Amino acid sequence: MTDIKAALRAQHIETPSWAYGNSGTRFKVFAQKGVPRDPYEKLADAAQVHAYTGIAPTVALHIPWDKVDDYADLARHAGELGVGIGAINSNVFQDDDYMLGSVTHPSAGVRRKATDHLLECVDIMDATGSDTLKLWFSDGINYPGQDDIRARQDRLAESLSEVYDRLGEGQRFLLEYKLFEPAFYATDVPDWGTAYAHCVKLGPKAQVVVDTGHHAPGTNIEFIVAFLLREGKLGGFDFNSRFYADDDLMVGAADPFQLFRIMYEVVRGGGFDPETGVAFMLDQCHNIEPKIPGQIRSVMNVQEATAKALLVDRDALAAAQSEGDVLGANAVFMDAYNTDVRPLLAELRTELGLAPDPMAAYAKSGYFEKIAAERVGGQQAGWGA
Ligand code: LRH
Ligand code: MN
Repeated sequence: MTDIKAALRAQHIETPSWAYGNSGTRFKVFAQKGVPRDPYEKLADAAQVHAYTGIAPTVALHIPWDKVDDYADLARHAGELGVGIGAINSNVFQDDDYMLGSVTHPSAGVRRKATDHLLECVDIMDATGSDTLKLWFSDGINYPGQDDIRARQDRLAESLSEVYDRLGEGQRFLLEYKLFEPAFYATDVPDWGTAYAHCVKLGPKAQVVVDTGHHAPGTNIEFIVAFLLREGKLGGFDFNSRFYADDDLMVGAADPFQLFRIMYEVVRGGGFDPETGVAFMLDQCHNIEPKIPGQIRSVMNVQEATAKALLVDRDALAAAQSEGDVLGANAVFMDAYNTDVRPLLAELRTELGLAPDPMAAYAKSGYFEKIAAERVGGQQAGWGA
């Protein structure tokens, strides 16, 4: 049990700054009381999640949603709050010029503008001490013939190569894929294979990020995780869950068993070994639920799935697998999944000097009432640039 606790103590989950702002769908973005008005307030809220879970010490930024005059000062502020700046997320999906694409756009001028934004994000990595750039492209086409699918890949490769060459010592970028939306016929980075192929061509500083909401229904995501880990190309996760499409719901809420299977492949593939450098990031939107408790619950869901994955009796599993004992092997797997790990995690938190129940402790803290009272006026943060 000590090793399991040691692994759980070392767990590091990164929360996304945009989860603390207002978010919604094309139908409505519901504003909530106490929502941050700037990146400084977002960091303060993220620090609450770390304070009550003990395992969420970094915050991913999204540019320009988290644009500030002095990024070094923002990083200093994060440090004072007991957190750090994690991945820098680029945004080439909200500018009118990107209607027909960004780095894949037919116009060289638009491609230049998009690539310059990606390079600016590397400057922000330098200023904040972040070592990870996360690249997601909404680029794609809506109708057959709209543009040349192969030419768009050439344009993408050209931009990625320029950004790759700009990366400094110890820096890397993670390329994110997504099956569809906002493009509805062909997306330029639609699946893990496309992302993997571009990253292999570029080199060791380019890895793939698996957003758990970006696959076709029925996709075996843990297979992709096992494969990418084996290749040393799993850079990280954008954790969330979904019932239908890219719903960005709380990770583990829609399918806790899938999350367990994914975390088992992480354990089995050495994904928790620090040198593997897998980033465990959340990428979610709390459209109707309170945001900080939503993040705390999400971190706990990953922690519970991880604890269960670490509980799999690997020797018994290997024995049953080598004997072709199908039901025996499955039973070993399900025993771990069906284990209630909440007492173990409550004990671990107590040992870490934390309250055994983070949700109850946060609710009792009065922090929400404080920010709801203080954060009146100003422009609440959201997805609007
Ligand atoms: C795209 C995505 C990407 C982010 C955005 C907030 O769907 O998953 O990771 O840039 O959400
Ligand atoms: Mn994502």
